[in-house]
Amino acid sequence: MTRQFPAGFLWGAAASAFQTEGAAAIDGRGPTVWDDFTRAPGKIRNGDTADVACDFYHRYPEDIALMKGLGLGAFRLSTAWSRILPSGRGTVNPLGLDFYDRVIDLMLHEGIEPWICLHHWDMPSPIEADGGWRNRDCARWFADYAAIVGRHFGDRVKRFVPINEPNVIPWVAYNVGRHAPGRQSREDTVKAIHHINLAHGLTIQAVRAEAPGAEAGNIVSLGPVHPAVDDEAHRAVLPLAECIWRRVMVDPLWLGTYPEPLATEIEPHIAEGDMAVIRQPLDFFGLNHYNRVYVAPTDTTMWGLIERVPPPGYPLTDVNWRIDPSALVEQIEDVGSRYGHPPIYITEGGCAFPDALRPDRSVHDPDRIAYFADYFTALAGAIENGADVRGYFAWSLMDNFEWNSGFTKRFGLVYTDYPTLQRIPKSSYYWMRGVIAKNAVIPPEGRP
Ligand code: GBH
Repeated sequence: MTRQFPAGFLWGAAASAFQTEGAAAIDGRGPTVWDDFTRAPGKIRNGDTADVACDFYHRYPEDIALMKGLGLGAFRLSTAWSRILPSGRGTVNPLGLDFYDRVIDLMLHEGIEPWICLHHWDMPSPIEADGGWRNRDCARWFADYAAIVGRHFGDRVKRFVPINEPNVIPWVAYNVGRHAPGRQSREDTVKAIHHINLAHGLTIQAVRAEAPGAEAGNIVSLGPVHPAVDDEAHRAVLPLAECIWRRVMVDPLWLGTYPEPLATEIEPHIAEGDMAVIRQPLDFFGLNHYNRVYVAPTDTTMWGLIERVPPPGYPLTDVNWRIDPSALVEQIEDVGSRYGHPPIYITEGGCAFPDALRPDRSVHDPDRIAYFADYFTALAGAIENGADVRGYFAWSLMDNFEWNSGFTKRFGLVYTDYPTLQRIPKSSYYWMRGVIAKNAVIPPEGRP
């Protein structure tokens, strides 16, 4: 059955600076924690680095043409803090601003609205050396950078978000240690939680001051949390998992409070007035949703918790995430009811599959088409039932540097042929173009 989306529904795609730009040492860009992390042995599959990545830095005109060909209304990118401020603070690098000027101006020329996320995990190395998110001053340094971006681009950019998925940082970068900077200290993590939230609030204030008239929101990665095995030991870790994964980086922004069981531990790091700074009025809630998260107790991580593959029997993507559109609907309902029914944008959603380039250099990805068809059908149903979802950003326009997996996992609608850097639209790209043109999801053959 064809499902229509409301008029004005915003179709977008998302990507981030570190995962796509490359040009790591070009035009004055400073080093980041992820440049350092990718050089540490054993952290990234095949020892891949993002020095070149998709070379978006040089090939952005071709990529913006692909956005336009798809019919996108918006594209979400991140600005690289270390391109604009090579040391994270101090002197501005005009070549960094020039690059984003070129990208933003071309997008606007093609009728594509730029959404700017100020930080997608690529912290400047000198800031990390000065304590990174463990240092309370980091929140102020970040807001200073945000003010520069807001001032420079605010005449043209109308949507800003401070930090991509702040909830991933304490969990993955500090608890599991799989993401840069790969630390494992409980006290540092608790500090980072509060300082990241503080940075969010100060940044919203800076953006409001420097880019009046622009909208600002948050972006967080959320999905229902479940025990990996249905027994008492697994159920026992659920409250902590729920708090760390879903609440501790969201409740303070929208409700002004920290949730238990972590609130007591965070308390000593809160200065007077902090909670009011963190709780700024926001124009939208950016929800990245991929999957239901399955957790288990472990003694190998600081929190005593770890994410596991789902129990057997469920359909999975190439990164072992469960395919289940009802999880998106559940998550949207949770955000709506807990945070007072804000306008929601799905700021990321998508799937990895082992796409292969055929001898005729085409890429056929029916699994991705089926995935999006089923998720869009569920989403359209949720909207019909009253959910206030205003747009959907596919992750991602093209295959890119997938963090620990390097270039081995492909999320794109466009295939990136890394040896040649050629871009090859997959069959899902052409299917998605139809969805956007009709503002409706038409199930592919064989789907109801
Ligand atoms: C998004 O994160 C990111 O914003 C984006 O950059 C990324 O490319 C995209 O997903 C696809 O992965 O096994 O303990 O290390 C999604 C949320 C959080 C999912 C971290 C993977 C790894 C947990 N991600 N999680 S662990």
